[in-house]
Amino acid sequence: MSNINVIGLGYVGLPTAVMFASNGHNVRGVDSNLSVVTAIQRGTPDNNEPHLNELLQKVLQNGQFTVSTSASTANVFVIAVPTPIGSNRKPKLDAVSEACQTIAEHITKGDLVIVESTVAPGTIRNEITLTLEQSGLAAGNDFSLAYCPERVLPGNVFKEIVENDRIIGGIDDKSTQQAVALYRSFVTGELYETDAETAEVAKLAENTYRDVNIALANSLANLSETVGVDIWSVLEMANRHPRVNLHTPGAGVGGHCIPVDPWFLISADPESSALIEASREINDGQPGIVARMAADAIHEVKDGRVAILGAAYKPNVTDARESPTTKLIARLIEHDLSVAVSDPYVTNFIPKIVSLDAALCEADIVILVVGHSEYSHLEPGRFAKLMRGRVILDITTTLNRAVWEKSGFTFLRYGDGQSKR
Ligand code: SAJ
Repeated sequence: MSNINVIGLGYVGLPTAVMFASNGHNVRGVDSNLSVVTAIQRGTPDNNEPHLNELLQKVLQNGQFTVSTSASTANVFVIAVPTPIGSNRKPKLDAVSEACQTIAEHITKGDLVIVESTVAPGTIRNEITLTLEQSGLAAGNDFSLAYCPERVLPGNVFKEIVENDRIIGGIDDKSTQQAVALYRSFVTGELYETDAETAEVAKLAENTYRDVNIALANSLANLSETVGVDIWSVLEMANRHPRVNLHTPGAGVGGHCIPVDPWFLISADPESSALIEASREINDGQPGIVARMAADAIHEVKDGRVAILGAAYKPNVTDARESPTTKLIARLIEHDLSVAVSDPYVTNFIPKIVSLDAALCEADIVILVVGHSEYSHLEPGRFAKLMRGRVILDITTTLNRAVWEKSGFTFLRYGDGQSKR
């Protein structure tokens, strides 16, 4: 059993802290944001991750988990703070540095520090080690340090945090072994032992793989529009090949990982990263393509109004960070269209989220951007009653064309090539 401080209580830190606490460790969750701490103490974190609330209640009640804005002495410190990119598209390490400074104030001989936050190659051994050594202790000799990048998929965190294989890269063998022993307390997947640098690049390679493949899917969807074939049939057919796994096209790539992490690799070696950078640009261009489709569809309307369904960065999550919807709104405004946004999950958003009915009111076109499960039950009758126009643009495969066309709507589906037929 270890005394653990988990620093950063976001979508990775909180579930990680709860898992350690559920598996016999004494855990103190630390977050510099008082409202985050208060919400967790009340058992109402701003996170709709399935199973989180019941597991959290249990460890708060049995005393295995406490939450605070300040760190304490411990045997293990886990860093799970955000690592965004700046406007220069270079990694911003402010939160990690702050966490390391806090740890440096509390660390003692024999402790283990684990980093779960995504970092650029070389960050663990160079920058993080230096900040921790402000404690007066020496990395390797006095304390251990390992990189164990998180791999959980929002929406499926509590299955993946247990079952996924993990990469554990220490600054030396002792650090790796100590981290492996700790994660073994709840991880049933394989624990792959390596060095810190390999682990850093492996983590970035995972998310970059996804970004590049989504860019390929988006390129194929745009090409399908041009040549007049249906990308959704193309995907179904091509993915029947045993070695093909084409991803899904969409309005862009959001979240705080996939649109961000490729820049960590690009900034480490721009010359070798031409494909990665081009993929970023393709995915960032998607909102503009969707906005143009919508503007073309209602070009004859004066003072056109758009209702956007979906502000979250992906289906069935409350998180709207880097949401493609934000960029889509900016592009629609460039076409002189006004926009209202509705989302059953998201509360914090600019512009303010409105109810579905309020968004539909007097709209000329609806763009369904995110395939939330609720949207599969949408009724054309409700739309017809409230809207001014009769155009639906589905960027997902949520809605049934026949149902909407039968109700008198012009139905457009991104990538189905119909506009060229
Ligand atoms: N998206 C597509 N097409 C696809 C898949 C996703 O357009 O085929 C879009 C989504 O709509 C969303 C964005 O990409 O806007 C990212 O969604 P996601 O589900 O691919 O990934 P995240 O950001 O929720 O989580 C990823 C995961 N990484 C991988 O799958 C390689 C997760 O395992 C990581 O832990 C997480 O990033 C992270 O924190 O790094």
